[in-house]
Amino acid sequence: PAVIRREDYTPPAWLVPEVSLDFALGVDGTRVVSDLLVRRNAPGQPLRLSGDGIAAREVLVDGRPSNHWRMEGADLVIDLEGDEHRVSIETALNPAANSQLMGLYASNGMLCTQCEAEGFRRITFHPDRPDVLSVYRVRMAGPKADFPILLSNGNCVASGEGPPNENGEDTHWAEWHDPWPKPSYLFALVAGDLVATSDSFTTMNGRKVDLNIWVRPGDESRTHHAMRSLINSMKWDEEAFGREYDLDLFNIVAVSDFNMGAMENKGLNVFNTRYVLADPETATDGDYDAVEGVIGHEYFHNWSGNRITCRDWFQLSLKEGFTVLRDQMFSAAMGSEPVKRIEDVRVLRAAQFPEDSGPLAHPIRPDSYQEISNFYTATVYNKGAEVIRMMRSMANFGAGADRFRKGTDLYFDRHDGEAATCEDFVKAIEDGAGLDLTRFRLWYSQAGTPRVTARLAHEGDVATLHLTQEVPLTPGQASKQPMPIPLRLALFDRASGKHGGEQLVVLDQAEASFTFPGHAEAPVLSLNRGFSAPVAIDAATSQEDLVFLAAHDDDPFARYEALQSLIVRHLVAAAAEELSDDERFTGRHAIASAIAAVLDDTALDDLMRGELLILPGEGYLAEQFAQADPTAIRREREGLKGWLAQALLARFTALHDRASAVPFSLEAAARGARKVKTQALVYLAAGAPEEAARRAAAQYDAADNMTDRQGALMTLCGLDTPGRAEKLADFHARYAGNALVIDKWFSLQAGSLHGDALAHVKALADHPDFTLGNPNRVRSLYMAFAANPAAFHDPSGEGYRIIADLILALDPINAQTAARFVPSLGRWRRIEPARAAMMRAELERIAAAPSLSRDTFEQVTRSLG
Ligand code: HT7
Ligand code: ZN
Repeated sequence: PAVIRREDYTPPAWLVPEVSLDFALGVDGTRVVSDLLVRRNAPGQPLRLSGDGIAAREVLVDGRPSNHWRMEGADLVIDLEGDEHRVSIETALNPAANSQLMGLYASNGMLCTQCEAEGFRRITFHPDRPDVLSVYRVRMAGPKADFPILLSNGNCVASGEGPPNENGEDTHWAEWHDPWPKPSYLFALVAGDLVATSDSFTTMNGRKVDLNIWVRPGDESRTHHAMRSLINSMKWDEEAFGREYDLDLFNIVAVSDFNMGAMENKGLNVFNTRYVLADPETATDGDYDAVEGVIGHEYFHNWSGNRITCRDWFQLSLKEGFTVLRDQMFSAAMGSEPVKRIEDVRVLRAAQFPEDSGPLAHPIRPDSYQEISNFYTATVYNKGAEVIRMMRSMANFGAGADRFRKGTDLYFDRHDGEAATCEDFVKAIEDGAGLDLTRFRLWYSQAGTPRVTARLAHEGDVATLHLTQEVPLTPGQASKQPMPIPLRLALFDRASGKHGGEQLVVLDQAEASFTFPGHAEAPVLSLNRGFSAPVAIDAATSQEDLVFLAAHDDDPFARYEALQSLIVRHLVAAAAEELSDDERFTGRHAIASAIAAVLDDTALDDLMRGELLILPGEGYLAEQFAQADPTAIRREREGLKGWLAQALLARFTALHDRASAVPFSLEAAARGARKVKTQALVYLAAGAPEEAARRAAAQYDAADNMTDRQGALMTLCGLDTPGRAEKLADFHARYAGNALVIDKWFSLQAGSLHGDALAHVKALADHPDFTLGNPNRVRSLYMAFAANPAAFHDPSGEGYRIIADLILALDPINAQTAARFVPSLGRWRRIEPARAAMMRAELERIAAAPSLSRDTFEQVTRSLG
């Protein structure tokens, strides 16, 4: 397949100011007529329209059949003489046969579209690139009984009854008009049997916007949290970024077959049901947060993505990184800011750090790709958000005003209506916020997580901080330059437990030293507070100082970090078998006293307490090794957890008792109670399994909400106890027919700590509820399995075989979803040699398969390379 390079960008040869689409809808057969007004933008070039798996039934130019067109590969090329023409093309589609879920497809009898990034070309021939912006008019007609609701972007401008069709069915039609020019990837159409929950929002300038959330009949009662989140998003974007919604109507549709989380189509967002439907009986607190975050994210795209879109797909982080930052800020404002920050860093470390240190590493603005779908990554999204967050910290630190906001205001003003670049964004922040970001731009072009070392020296009354940085080499980037790294820090006085104010230092060279007078005694360094830079820090902080920070740091993230470092350091040494018995004992005791302090600290709220109690994940621990041994990591992590549970048994049972007495509500205190309740069970399961099994079974039976029920079932899933099978059967029967909850049933088993998890996954693949046809179901079983190191890395290599078989079976059905499983095998270089060889062999087996999709081919070859 061809490699597309960022440096090869050229402006479009033809613009398309107007698009008119006419759909004759049917689940097994839909006819599309596309009418384009095309205007020449560069001399001498034919009109080149991209297609993918479609054929033109008829091509008209200026109303007359044309024979000046030809197919070049999948593209339709038309020779045109003049500077402006009307081109009309008819295509025929079979949505029911579209299992890739890109373009127009059927989901439970309903028709819907997914066009980002290159799905529009599966509907009709088009210059399907984000820098061609058009005003769309869409007409659709179809049988009323199959498609009572007909939706597209913008406003519905006309509708009516049609004549009976060839099957004698009553038909109807609707016409939609979207006044805002948009690229083809933001086009959407939905037709089906849907019901709406409706509300309205009045914007800051007094315009009333009608809001609808469309779901399948029966699901209406589960949309209220999504609606509340939407209204909160609209209000928050006005207050935090001055952004007002710009249509009179905002529709959201929930679909159960969807490749990603949601899609920000102009005025018609399409969502995976998972990020819309929530009620206490079927959704956990985590699910509630995810709905709020994704609803916000898609809504915020209306400005950061739709009003200002991307010039080309290399600029994806322009809209995704910025929008992730915006959704993170929104969720922080709606809930607990420190807890949200810790969660976001945990996600970054679990998903993005491994990307940055593996064969698929790429900068947040990639330089080349074969299949753009492979670049919707944690790097583009989450690291992209961190990079913009750093600009925000540098702009706002110590400034009385929100200087970052001046930068974003300028960006929105300057580029409204344009297809922009990451460079445009940086320049606007530079100009608006008054920063010099010359060297900072390296964050856009260099991949890899920088490693910072910090050493604090003390002489007289001066503390000196020596910092170094190294940006690791990554595939295709053989040399790296130092980047500006903004580090928030504080120096604590040991005696008082206080510091004299937070400071910001920017490390912009390979090494630098910073002096801090006024410290009669050597202070304790608290560095990268709030995770001000997405880097790995080696500060060689003593165990004593980590314990000090874990108890005293007034920055909640830094406190969490100190505790995590204490545990990571211990577990890494233990898994590497570097600890004497004595060292193991003192290490565990230090951790136990820090955890006891967290359990006893009455000033902490339970949401934060629950966060602090989460041990570093196995994936993050594996990242600390050049070649990890997943068995040793699991053994040591579970061993520590069990030891802590026994050492602090009375505290954990008391915590579980206290939290169990808190009645259900969606308020923070009750959510916190549920969080620590599950954490208590997690510890008890490792150190007092019978006690945990008894408590979990009772919690399961008493549960009046999914958070408690899922937490209890998760605990039981990891144990050898009769309650395990009993409650799993109960859960399956209780929620039969509720796809999202049955997904949980699969995930809990595939991700469990049970020693037979691998065997369970094999059996579940044959369960009648399992299907490769639904991405949520596939992910619920196999993503949970691939993220369960002890099962996936079974020494037999069977886990690797299972994932490779899955990729091969899924690739022809849904290539995008199949390709997303490749990175788990692609980590082979970072795993101990015996397993690494088996992982590599499975990648080679996939690579040798005939007719792999471009998606899977690219990921497999990069992983082997
Ligand atoms: N912008 C949306 C991306 C998306 C997508 C990309 C490829 C294939 C299917 C997809 N569905 C949605 C999601 C977002 O970031 O908001
Ligand atoms: Zn997005």
